[in-house]
Amino acid sequence: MAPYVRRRAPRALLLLPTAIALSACRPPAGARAPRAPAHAVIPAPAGVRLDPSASFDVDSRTAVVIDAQAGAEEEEIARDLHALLALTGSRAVRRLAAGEAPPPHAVHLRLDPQRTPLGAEGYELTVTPERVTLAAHAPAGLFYAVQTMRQLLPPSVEHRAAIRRRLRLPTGQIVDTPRFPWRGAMLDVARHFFGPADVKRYVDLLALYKLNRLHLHLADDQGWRLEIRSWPNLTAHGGSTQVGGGAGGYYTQAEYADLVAYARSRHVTVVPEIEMPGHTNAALASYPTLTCDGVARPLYTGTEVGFSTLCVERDTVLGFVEDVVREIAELTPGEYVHVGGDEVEKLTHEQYLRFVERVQGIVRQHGKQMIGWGEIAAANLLPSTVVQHWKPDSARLHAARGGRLILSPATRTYLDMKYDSTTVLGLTWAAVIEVRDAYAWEPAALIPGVPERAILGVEAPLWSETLVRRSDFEFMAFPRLAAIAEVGWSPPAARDWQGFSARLGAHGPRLSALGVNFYRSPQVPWAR
Ligand code: NGO
Repeated sequence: MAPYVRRRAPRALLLLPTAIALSACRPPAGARAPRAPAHAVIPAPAGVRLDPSASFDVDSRTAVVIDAQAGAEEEEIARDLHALLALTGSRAVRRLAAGEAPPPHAVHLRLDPQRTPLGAEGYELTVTPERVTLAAHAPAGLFYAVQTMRQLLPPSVEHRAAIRRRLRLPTGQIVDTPRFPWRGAMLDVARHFFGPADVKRYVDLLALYKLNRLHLHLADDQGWRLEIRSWPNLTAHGGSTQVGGGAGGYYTQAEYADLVAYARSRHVTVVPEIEMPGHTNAALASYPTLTCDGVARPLYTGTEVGFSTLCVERDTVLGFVEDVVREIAELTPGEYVHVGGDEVEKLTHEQYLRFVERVQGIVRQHGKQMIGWGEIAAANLLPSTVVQHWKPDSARLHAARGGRLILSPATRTYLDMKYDSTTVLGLTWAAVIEVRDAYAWEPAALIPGVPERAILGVEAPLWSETLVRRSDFEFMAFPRLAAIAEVGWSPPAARDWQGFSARLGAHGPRLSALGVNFYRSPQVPWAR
């Protein structure tokens, strides 16, 4: 793990519009984990000033209010907050009249066109004993203000049936913007299939930690998981099994569209991935015309990699790619389509590069930006194509041509790696990754020669060779996903392991209240 060095960021990275003391979220150097952190917000906000000696108490007088001109997205965010607080006094979100000031005891959500420094996702949360104000420049910022408010409230906010549920917020102000625009999680639904309800639940948990991308790994050797109407056997046959020989499954286009809309309402963009030209056995089993010898492959339920490839020089194969990309692009409002591109062992390097370049053209024709795993960087890529780094590879080449990278170093972000040698689930090929390993690395120091401006963000992949149920993948994701969320959101000056582990400890009861099956790492001082 030697190449991963923790480094302090230049001062300019502190995007604070106002001078705000950061001391509340940083223990003095060398201090041990504080017993009670000043707050337990994850990811750590860029700027925090809190005074817990006074509070805003949610009670029967509390109302959630929005401005007269508030749009549908603001209203939806306000409604979610109203539901979270389970307010007893007011039945609905109240819309203020034009020019009306928010009443006492209000929680006021407002979009402010003047607050451009808050950007697309930043927010300001101000709490006084009389009022809570959540302000943002754009709806995603308001949504994140709600997530921060939620985390400032006690864990009982997560369960409306909790007895003695007393919702009290410390007074003060938080001004917060993310470091990177891409803060993602990937779920492999190909090796083992997880149904829409499980994925929606994952989306809810991503949103709690201000993650904004869900990359779905929709096809691999063991299964094809998204209905393609022009090639129906991909799911009818190719979706009929999974690792270990279970029944598999797939999303109909309607289910996928519903998932995309659900994620969108939580400010999470779905990034679909169809692997090609390798990791394609499920497709080769479904259509013999995609193979070079014209013979369909048997379905595969093992966990080897590198043995399959599309017959890249056949016209049928390019027609197939064209159809798949077209249908996916039509279904996906997000800007990106991920085409895999990793671990291709059955083509010459020239065949591989030519294929990647042709696929890039197809993705572009359909109005999307292509993403691929690190290996694709060796091809002649457009600067708008995004390369997802996962192991020491050629990703640096892409940064040198002005392209951007998503950082998913397997030694830090692979949530399918075991926590330690005793973890029953997961793999070990890259590393064992304790919570501290997932947290204590610095993106701008990861790849020599790749500066901060070339980094679009970070993403934590969760491959499912050994994960059968939702409780399996939750156990591998939590709490490491919270660590990756902080790496992606928080300015380096607001990050340190002692502070993070103390805050994370306070999330134990919250995750329990949410019913999350999480790993109780011995590195973390879990609250009881
Ligand atoms: C590799 C491989 C995947 C495996 C995963 C397991 C990439 C990008 N390709 O990561 O097929 O499932 O490791 O950790």
